[in-house]
Amino acid sequence: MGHFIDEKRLKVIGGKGGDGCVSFRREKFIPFGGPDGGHGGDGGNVILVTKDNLHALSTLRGKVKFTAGNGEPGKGSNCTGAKGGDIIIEVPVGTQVKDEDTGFILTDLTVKGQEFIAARGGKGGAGNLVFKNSVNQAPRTAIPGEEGQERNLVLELKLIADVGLVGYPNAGKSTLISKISNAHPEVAAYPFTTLTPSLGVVNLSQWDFFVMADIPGIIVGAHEGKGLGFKFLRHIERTQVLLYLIDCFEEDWNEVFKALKKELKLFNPLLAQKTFVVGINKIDSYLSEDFEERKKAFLKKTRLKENKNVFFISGLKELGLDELKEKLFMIVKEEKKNKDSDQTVLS
Ligand SMILES: Nc1nc2c(ncn2[C@@H]2O[C@H](COP(=O)(O)OP(=O)(O)OP(=O)(O)O)[C@@H](O)[C@H]2O)c(=O)[nH]1
Ligand SMILES: [Mg+2]
Repeated sequence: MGHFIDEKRLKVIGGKGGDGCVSFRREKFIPFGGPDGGHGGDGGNVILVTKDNLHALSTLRGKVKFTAGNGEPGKGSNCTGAKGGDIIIEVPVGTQVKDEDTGFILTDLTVKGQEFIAARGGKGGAGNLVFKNSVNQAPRTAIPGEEGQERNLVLELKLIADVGLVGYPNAGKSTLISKISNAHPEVAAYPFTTLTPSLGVVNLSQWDFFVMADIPGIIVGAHEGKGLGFKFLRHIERTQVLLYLIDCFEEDWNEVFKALKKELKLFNPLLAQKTFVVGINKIDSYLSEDFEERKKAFLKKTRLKENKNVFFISGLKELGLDELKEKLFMIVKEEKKNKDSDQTVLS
């Protein structure tokens, strides 16, 4: 499968808890001071936290073992030892955390700023103060700190698509994604080459990127199961933006555009309402003189605007792709901002 999956194995170890202290009050005029040994401090935790400007686990390159700080031992005068320092590991949104030894999925980190304690620090041990009772006024026992939790983890990045590619079979979806992203799905001159969705990261700069989903082509009647059906449309239900890709050799671009929208609507009306961009593709090999005319007619009929929501491109020959990428990135950013503010209002 062409899924973009990024994996990383880590060992995480919580800090050891500090030992409890055995100590007695020693003050002038108090000959037999009672126990005053403080508790050990708790060990530090190893914490995973999601950051939204990361998009690969490779940022953790090289490091495979993370150990949090140990708690300090308790001291006399009933002083609790200091807590051990936490270790924070930043991971991309979409990281799934699995316990390598048990195979259990521990968590799916799907929103930014989400935290997960990957290895808990050991509890600090109790000081001798707590062992005092009517029988034993001078206990010489304290509890040692607990060991920190130790786990072998497998982190797996499951990307969440920002832009979904929608088009008839052979429109050039897989070619396009393979030119602008790190995904390399199979490309071929026959319909339904793509059978499973795949995701690719489209980079604009080191920090600016979005994730694009290539899905199988859909055809008229997909909602009735024609072609490959349209169940795979669920992979683009959560995307911010759709890119309708239309082969410029299609007779009527507007008919194709309308037909695609209709199929989407029949699957889920919300899909058809998503912000979109249209790409008229394969312009490198369209040699008829009627191109400008067809372009004008399409823009007029759809009331769309060139370089705003319609791009005339060639995925194969890489024509017009920078402008398209730029636009998609801007829309994704804008849509995410709106979504964030929606969430703020709700909470
Ligand atoms: N001339 C030209 N041909 C292209 C372009 N993009 C794709 N093709 C060709 O069109 C055919 C289909 O390309 P794919 O990228 O596999 O199309 P797809 O939309 O992913 O097809 P399915 O996976 O079957 O839905 C291949 O023969 C490509 O070489 C383009 O920009 N210009
Ligand atoms: Mg394909």
